[in-house]
Amino acid sequence: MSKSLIQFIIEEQRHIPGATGDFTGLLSDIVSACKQIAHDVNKGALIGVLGSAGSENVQGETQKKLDIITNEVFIKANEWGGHLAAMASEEMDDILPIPAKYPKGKYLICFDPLDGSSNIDVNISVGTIFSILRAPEGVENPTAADFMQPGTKQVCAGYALYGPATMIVLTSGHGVNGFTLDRDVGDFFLTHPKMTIPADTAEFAINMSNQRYWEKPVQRYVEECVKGKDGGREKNFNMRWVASMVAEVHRILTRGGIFMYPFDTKDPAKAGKLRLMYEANPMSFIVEQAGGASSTGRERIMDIQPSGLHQRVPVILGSKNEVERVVGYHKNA
Ligand code: AHM
Ligand code: MG
Repeated sequence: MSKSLIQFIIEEQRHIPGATGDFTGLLSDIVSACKQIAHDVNKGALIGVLGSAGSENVQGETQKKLDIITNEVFIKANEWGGHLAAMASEEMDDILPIPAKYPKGKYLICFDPLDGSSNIDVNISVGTIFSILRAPEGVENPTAADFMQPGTKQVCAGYALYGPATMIVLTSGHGVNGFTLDRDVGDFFLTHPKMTIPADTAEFAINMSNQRYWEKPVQRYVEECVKGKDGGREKNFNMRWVASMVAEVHRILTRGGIFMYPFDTKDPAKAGKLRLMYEANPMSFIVEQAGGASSTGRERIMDIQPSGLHQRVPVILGSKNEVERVVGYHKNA
């Protein structure tokens, strides 16, 4: 039988001098949250959780019932354990300090409890994304400013994918590993050790309906993919767009590909659609650890010094050679 996720983490921690078991404890709480969310997403209409909640989040997006429920589940599973100093969620305006009745720990977590929520009501894969940072030395009551650490400072990043199978994919800086939930046993088991992204690909993912708003370098890249062998590329390309970043990244980790939610001029106030702290940074960490690349087109995403909890950035990630080609087109422009 393959290793459970927690066994895997404990064995990994044994190689780290001075590890206290705190990180294992935190991951175990995250795993519990993801199991509960998997349950709620899976039961769907049977337990009355589909549809809109009739409210908006801080970014002015309409919240689904499950956005709110899963945010609550994630908080409840993680606030009591004594591993965290504060949390930040895509669904909350401000950071959430750990309630006074619980002990505080040394980690910070940023999470998107249910990413791709436009897909919930149509029964298409959604996911949870998280990014773990260390609270700055000596800080007991973190503020939002303490979360403003570039992606290179992440201790761990991961996602849970609620698809035909529920999976958790993780990195703590030593490669990427995937675990599948065995619902009968109630645990995640290592099924996808050392996931890697091939450097080359013939598959791209982008929301083509935004084409007229893209900048020239992305216009050029996608046009060349669409034309394939007839337009100077050495091969023809295939296109996919699930509109669930977790499903998209998981496909890329499994068989390669390039994913783009680039800068567009649709709403000039927004630098992109995806959020740096909850989506772009954790996914970039995973993708880079699997041998891929991740950029805004102009800079490496994990090098960005964050300026706000809900900051948005352009995202171009996946198979290294294709990402580098798009970055090259930005340099030439
Ligand atoms: P969400 O956090 O509100 O669900 O938005 C993020 C999602 C990503 O998972 C996905 O890549 C993108 O939004 C899809 O956007 P669009 O509907 O514009 O294609
Ligand atoms: Mg999201």
